[in-house]
Amino acid sequence: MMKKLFALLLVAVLALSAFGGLAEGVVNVYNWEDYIDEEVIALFEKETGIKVNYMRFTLNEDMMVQVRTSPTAFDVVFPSDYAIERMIAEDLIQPIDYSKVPNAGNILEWLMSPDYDKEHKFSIPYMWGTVGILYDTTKVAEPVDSWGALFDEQYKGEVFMLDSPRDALGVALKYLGYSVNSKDPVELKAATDLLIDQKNKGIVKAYQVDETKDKMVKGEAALAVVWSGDAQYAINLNPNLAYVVPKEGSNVWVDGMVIPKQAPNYDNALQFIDFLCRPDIAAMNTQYIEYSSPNAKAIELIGEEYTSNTNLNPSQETIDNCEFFHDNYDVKQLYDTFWGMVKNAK
Ligand code: N2P
Repeated sequence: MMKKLFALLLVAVLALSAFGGLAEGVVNVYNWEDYIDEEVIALFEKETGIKVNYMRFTLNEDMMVQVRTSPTAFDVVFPSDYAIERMIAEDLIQPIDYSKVPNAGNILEWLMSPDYDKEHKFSIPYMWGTVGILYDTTKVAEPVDSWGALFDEQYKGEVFMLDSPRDALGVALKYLGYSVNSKDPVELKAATDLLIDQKNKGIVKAYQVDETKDKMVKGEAALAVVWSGDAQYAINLNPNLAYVVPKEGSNVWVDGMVIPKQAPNYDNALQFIDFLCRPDIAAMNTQYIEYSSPNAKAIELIGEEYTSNTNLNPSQETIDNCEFFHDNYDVKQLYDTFWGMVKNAK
C-alpha cells in the first residue's frame, strides 16, 4: 500500500515538473570561468527561490558552438561584444524586456550605445576591461611598456600567451601597427609569422587562459598576456606583479548578458540579469573578480578604491588607444588557418 502511494506521489511530482511547475524554479547560466563571486549565486537563490544551474566556458568561440548546438540549454549567456554582434547576426538571441530589468538604468552612459548592439536591445553589459601584459617586476630588466617585451629573446621560456586566436593574433597585429580587426591576409600572415618566430625561439612558456593568474602569483614566468581583471586579481596576491596596457594600443572589450532565442526560462533570466545589475550585488561581484564594472552606482559604492586604480579604471587616453573587436566571421577561415599554424609550429 505504502509503496503504491509513494509511486503515485512520484508520478505526480514528475508530471508537475514536465508541465513546467518546477521548471519555473530554474535559471541556466553560462558564464566564463572564474567570473562571478559564488556568494552572488547563493544570494540570488536565497532571495528568489530560483535555482541557478551554473555552467562555465573559456572562450567566446567555444561558447558560441554550444549555444548553436544546444539552443535550449541556456537562459543567460555572457558573450563579448564581437560575439554578441555575431549572435545577433545568426538570430541566436532575443530582445531584453527592459520593463523587467529596472536596475539596467545603472549602466554607465559611454557603454550604452555600442556598435555591437545599438541601444542595447539584446544585451546588458556585465563587466569590461582591457588586454595587457602582467609582469613580474623582479624578473624584468626595466618597466614594460611595449608588446615588444613578449618577443624579446632575453625572456626565453618566460612568457605566457593567451590561448585564444583573437587575443593572440590581436596582440601581434597591434605590435606591428595594424588593427586588431585586420582582415588583410598580408597583415595577418605577418602577425602569424611573428607568433611562430616567438614560439620557435622558445620564448613562449605556455599558451593558456585561466591558469595564468595563479601561475604568475607563484612567480612561474616573467610576462603574461592577460585580461585586466585577472591581472588585478594576481597583483592583489603578489605585490611584485604589475599590469600595463602597452603603448602600441590594445583591445578594450565588454562582456554582456544575453538571452538565447530558445531559452526555456525567459523571466528567470531577466530576474538574474537584474540581480547582477543591482548596485550592491554588482559592487560585491566586481570587488571579488576584479574586473571593471559598467555599473555607475556600484562604482559609487566602492568609491576611491575603484576609481583610483588604473587597472580597473583606465584613463580615457588608454581607452582611446584601444580598439573593440568586431565580428570577423567572413574571414574566420583565415584566422583559424593562421592560428592553427601558430599552435602547430614546433
Ligand atoms: C575571466 C573571464 C574574463 C573574460 N576568467 C574576458 N572577456
